[in-house]
Amino acid sequence: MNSQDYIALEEKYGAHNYHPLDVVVAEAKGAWVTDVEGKKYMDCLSAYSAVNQGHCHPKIYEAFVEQAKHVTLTSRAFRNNQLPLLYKKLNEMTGYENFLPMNSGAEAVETAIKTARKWGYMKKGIEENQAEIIVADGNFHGRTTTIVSFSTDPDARRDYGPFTPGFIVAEYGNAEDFRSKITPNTAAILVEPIQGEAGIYVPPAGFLKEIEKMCKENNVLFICDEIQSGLGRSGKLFAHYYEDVRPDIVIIGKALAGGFYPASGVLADHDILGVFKPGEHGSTFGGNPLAAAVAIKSLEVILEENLIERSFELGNYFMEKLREIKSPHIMQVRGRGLWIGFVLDRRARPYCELLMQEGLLCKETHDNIIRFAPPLVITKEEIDWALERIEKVVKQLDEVE
Ligand code: IF1
Repeated sequence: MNSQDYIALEEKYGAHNYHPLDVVVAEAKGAWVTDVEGKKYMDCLSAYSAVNQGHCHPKIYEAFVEQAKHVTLTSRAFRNNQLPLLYKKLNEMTGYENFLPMNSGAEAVETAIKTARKWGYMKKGIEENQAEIIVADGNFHGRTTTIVSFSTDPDARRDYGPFTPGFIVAEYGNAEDFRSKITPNTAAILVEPIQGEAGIYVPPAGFLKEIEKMCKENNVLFICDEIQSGLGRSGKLFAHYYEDVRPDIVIIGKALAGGFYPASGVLADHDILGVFKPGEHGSTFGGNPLAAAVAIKSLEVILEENLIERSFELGNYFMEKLREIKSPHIMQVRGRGLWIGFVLDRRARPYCELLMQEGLLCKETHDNIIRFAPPLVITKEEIDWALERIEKVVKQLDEVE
């Protein structure tokens, strides 16, 4: 079967809830993927940061296979000998006392919302069913019915009502707007430290610090969604480290299991995660021994291979070089670490399609923004290789009206 055969099958039998580039990947290693015909591409998306450690990392693979020989799933009705070790590893790396494991990012966000509401009723004394959570416009936190209830993206919401109440939207980056929306019923403020889907949008300096301050002053929980920004992507372990804040709840996912497995969860101290009693929240697969073993190794690889520092340094290099490309259509190059938004004054899709022909895979967001987010194991030479292709395509499209 060739690529066209696979695409035809997918179009015929799959739901059409995506518009992927027509590359059918069959193999992947490090920063590179290979299609069915054997053509190699550099991956500048990293599965939206789920493969920060690079595709099919040999050490994570080893941990995956090794654990699969022993036990993969017990459910949380029984204990297993891997999850406690993941708890300890996360505590050592992040300083949070507790972790509550889930699978997808959206489930972890749901868990944070339930935690905040329960904390609001049990600890803050909010009256039954009155808890409010303040969120940002332009947010992306996942696709469950509750999460899309507070999305401001019409595509994410259309025809999915009725929606879950209890969410108030404030302007991202505008701390005063958040402050003005706090009421005695506010249980939490939930933000991405850098907005991914919004186009790698970095908030103004001091924004997160102000959020932290107003949360403390008003007995409100500060929740940071680090699902995409966390675990090295931004050039720090967590993007909120740039403002030296300590959120009450940090949500992680994606790279937590290096692309081998869905694993996610919520980090917080015991006075917050302690609100759950047996039976009040859970998941069949959350915290399973295969996920836990893979997550431990995925975290170790981030540390052992200095992927956080690499992201910081190579990200600055990549951004600096992108800014040197001269074109009337490039409006801005922004980001942190190897997480870069390349903002155009016109549609980005034709750029992505030409870059694909040149052997570089990336994805547009918001029509006019390309994100460059290669696996953090990428080398400087590979970035130079990418820069050559990007410059070529930019020049090529400068010729086109
Ligand atoms: C898709 C975006 C990226 C996330 C944050 C929670 C989740 C995500 C900050 C939910 C997921 C993904 C999902 C993916 C596209 C993607 C995305 F463009 F939509 F915003 F990465 F930039 N919080 N982000 O970024 O995690 O349940 O998917 O595991 O195709 O929907 P999930």
